[in-house]
Amino acid sequence: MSDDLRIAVVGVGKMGSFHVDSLTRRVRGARVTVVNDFSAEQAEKVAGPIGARTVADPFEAIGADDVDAVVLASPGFAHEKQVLACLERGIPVLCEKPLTMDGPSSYEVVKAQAESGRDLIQVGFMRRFDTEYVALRELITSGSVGAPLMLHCTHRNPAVPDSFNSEMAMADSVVHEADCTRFLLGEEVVAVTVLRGTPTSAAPAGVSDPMLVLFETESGRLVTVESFVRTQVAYEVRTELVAEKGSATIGLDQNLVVKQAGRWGGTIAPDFVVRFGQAYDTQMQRWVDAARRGTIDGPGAWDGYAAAAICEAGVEAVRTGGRVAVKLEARP
Ligand code: ISE
Repeated sequence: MSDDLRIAVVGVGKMGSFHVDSLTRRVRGARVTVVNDFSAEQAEKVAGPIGARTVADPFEAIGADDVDAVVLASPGFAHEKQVLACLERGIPVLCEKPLTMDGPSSYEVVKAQAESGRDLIQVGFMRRFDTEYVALRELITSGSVGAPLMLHCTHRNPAVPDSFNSEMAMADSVVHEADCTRFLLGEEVVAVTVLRGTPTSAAPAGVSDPMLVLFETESGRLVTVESFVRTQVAYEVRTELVAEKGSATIGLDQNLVVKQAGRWGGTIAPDFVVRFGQAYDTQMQRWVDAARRGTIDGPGAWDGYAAAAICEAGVEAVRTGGRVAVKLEARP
């Protein structure tokens, strides 16, 4: 359709390819016109079947005449300059986490956006669009289980490359629990403590996996996170809320339970794209609808900054083994 939002997707690895598929086959009102990847071959492979063109330079993609909005699924270290280029051009951007690699650079992005006077940056914390997380948040805000006291989060991946060390587990995986804590409890995290337990024999030497992470919030609520990224089982993400008058759990994989040949059972999602497929698609549809109006509809630059600051404290806690305070700058 001629009035479709024309999108450049920068970075088409696992996540970017999923977004291209989502935009092409499931999301209404948008089409991918330009694809960029550091591998020209990968860009061609993704762009060819949908009739998009490829460009070798991400900034050419962001500045192209046939582009109204940008999806950034490039490596995290490339985000800062790319997000700022979108801001400079005045077009909406959906940026995969992390917003940038550390708190101070994310805060620069927050300030730049505030100076521009427009909300153009959305960060891909897709769990905020997952029906179970939304239901849990509604339960909390309805007040029916009383005041929330604690969250217990489980974050398990079946396997990761050997290069995925304890710091990466914090920045790449636990970051989602940081955002969910802020989303569910509606307040900031003020301190992070990390306990490094006996590692699985599947972890390379020196890598702590699993780890137990503790977040403390402004009002003193406690959030425990089990981070275990080499379970050799499947993708398991659960959250239990403990409140004054009740508790609630999401992520129990209670979908199809089959009884057959004297056994019963269901399936566990193999990875995050399967577990959160609905959330990614809903996030994309909401972002496209908002981008067509020149804005965003979801977690913004401040949320990206807060998560980056929490993870920065978390990485320090991983290294020092102590309790590290999260220092947030003033919100512009
Ligand atoms: C991955 O990068 C993601 O973002 C997933 O949502 C997360 O659950 C996984 O642990 C990360 O490795």
